[in-house]
Amino acid sequence: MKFLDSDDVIIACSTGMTSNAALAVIRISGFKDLSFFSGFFSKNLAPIEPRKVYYTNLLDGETHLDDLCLTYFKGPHSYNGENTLELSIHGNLLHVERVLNLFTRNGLCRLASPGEFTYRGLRNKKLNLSQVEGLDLFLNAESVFALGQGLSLLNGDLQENYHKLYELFLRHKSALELSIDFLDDVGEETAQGYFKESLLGLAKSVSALAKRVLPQSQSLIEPDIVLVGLPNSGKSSLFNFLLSQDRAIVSSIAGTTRDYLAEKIQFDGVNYRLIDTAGVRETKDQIESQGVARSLSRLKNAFFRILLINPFETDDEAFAELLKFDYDLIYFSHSDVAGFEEKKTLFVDRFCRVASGQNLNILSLDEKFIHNILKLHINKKYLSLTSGNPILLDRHKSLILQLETAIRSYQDLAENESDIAIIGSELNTLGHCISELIGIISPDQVLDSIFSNFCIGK
Ligand SMILES: Nc1nc2c(ncn2[C@@H]2O[C@H](COP(=O)(O)OP(=O)(O)O)[C@@H](O)[C@H]2O)c(=O)[nH]1
Ligand SMILES: [Mg+2]
Repeated sequence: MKFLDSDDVIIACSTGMTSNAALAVIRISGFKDLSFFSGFFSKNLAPIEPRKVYYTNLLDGETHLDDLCLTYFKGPHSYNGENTLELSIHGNLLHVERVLNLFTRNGLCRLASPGEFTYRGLRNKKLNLSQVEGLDLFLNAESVFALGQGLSLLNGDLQENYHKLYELFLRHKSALELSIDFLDDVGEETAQGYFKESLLGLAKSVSALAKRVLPQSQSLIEPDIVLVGLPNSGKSSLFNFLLSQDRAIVSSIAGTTRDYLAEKIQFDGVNYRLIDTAGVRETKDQIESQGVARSLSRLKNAFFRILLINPFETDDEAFAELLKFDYDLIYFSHSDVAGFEEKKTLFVDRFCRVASGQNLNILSLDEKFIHNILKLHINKKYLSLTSGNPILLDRHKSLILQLETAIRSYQDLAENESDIAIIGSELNTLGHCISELIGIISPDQVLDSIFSNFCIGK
């Protein structure tokens, strides 16, 4: 990360730069004192008090640019521990650009990189790594659940668990040291008892965390509902119906949807992405085959998969590919067409796994169908997966799983190994894992991947 060691004064618009708005908040961070701003405001900033709002004019030489409110946060009592000035200016984008330019054009400040304000907070120990991750989750959340988990990370909830874990680790480590250095003082039985009891406490705490690790949690952060099927199975028709618009082209010429289309559907506090995929079939068209490949990759990470089957049109080889995935719902379309039951029976004879599929006439669906599919199936699944408060962040999940494996092999070792030096070295591996979880150790690539998600101005 290129800004890791930078002490430059940085500036950014923290309210986003995508459309005109009533207000925009600009933050400037890392200046030595308020004399830095002399000449920029009609008010003399030297005597102003921190954390109070002041009304003043913004000036470019003699030119009056805006009327604004500003607040000074004096380090270390600021969001990131540095001196920070926050300006609430008018939110016309042209004007925002002009104000950023005013402060950057003479090299006084430079534009902040994404996440740079927050990174300085981490560097100044105002936030720990989990809090930074929580903030990232909160700002990019697609569901009320992810918002809640982001906020609780920001408030230090998981961090508290991790610290407890670390304390249990230290307790066990001291039990091991007791068996090495003070065996004669405390006696073998007491030392053994303490060793076993402290290890059990540590293992219990790890397994409680491991219970909150679900393999599907990535799909809870960005929940995709994917419509899958061979060409002409009715995917685009269902997609349009669920969205009640003609976004996807519906036609009976196979391969009309050559790539995937995605639209948001919001339901019960979750922003789902409904995806209409390209039909999976043998194709010589290069763009179409890329579309098919991209459809399959969406399918792998999907939260909810709906398989559509048109029993009148089959391609057993391509269909067998689709059956490599599990499906939440299976429908047989074209149930209104003469000869449907016969064709369906032939299909189910060849692929008994889809026997539970329900019949559907996609051309005559009603509002009740939409409600059922969203409420009784999709939303129910979301609620059931989130009910155990699963941990969403990949870094935490993989460290907890590593820790779970490490503690199991440590328990085996402690049971069967008599050489305490070997046990001690295995215990250090556990300690390393826990330290990474807490963020005491944070390799550069971890920081890179966390901060690459941040928006400019945060
Ligand atoms: N009769 C009937 N026609 C359908 C049904 N579902 C889709 N169709 C028609 O089948 C053709 C292919 O549908 P489309 O949604 O484009 O399929 P896709 O290739 O899977 O996206 C279109 O002409 C649709 O109008 C259905 O349940 N009954
Ligand atoms: Mg289509």
